[in-house]
Amino acid sequence: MQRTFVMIKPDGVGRGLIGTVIGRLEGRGLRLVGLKLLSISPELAAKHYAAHQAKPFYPGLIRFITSGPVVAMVWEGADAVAQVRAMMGPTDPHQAPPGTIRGDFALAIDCNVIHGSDGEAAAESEIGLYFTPDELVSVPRPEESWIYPRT
Ligand SMILES: Nc1nc2c(ncn2[C@@H]2O[C@H](COP(=O)(O)OP(=O)(O)OP(=O)(O)O)[C@@H](O)[C@H]2O)c(=O)[nH]1
Ligand SMILES: [Mg+2]
Repeated sequence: MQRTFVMIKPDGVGRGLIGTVIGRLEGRGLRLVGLKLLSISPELAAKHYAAHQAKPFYPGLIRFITSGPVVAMVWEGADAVAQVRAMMGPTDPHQAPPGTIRGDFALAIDCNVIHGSDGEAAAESEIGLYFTPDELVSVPRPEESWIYPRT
């Protein structure tokens, strides 16, 4: 079992894609263990995107991510980090194949609907930025014997 941090970005919330995105991850068999709607402060945005601080697109990225509410989530499952990244598709929606979230719902790199942690270390630090431990609830789904038949 692995945890990953996922965010529906302001464009995804604004376009009414919250249910669609959650439905895809839920349908895959991942377990939702944390969920909140929030507006990201400039301080939190700077922490989240610290790795991109020197990039030319950084000011636009901070403006965008603080421009409206987002849905922050923690999802748990086998190989969750890589599986969610695969379901998101590449950063640039023009490269994202149909069937991926970005390939089905986005056409611009600045408004690509969803964020997902790019590794286990990033997942741990991003989860810590958005959630306290008592806000995460990990309860097995009753149908998990059909998702993980040997567990
Ligand atoms: N305008 C512009 N935006 C970019 C570019 N590269 C990345 N971004 C934006 O910055 C975000 C973070 O970049 P990355 O972390 O490299 O991409 P990612 O991991 O696929 O996306 P996130 O899940 O949002 O972190 C992306 O989702 C894009 O919205 C770029 O070359 N130009
Ligand atoms: Mg990233």
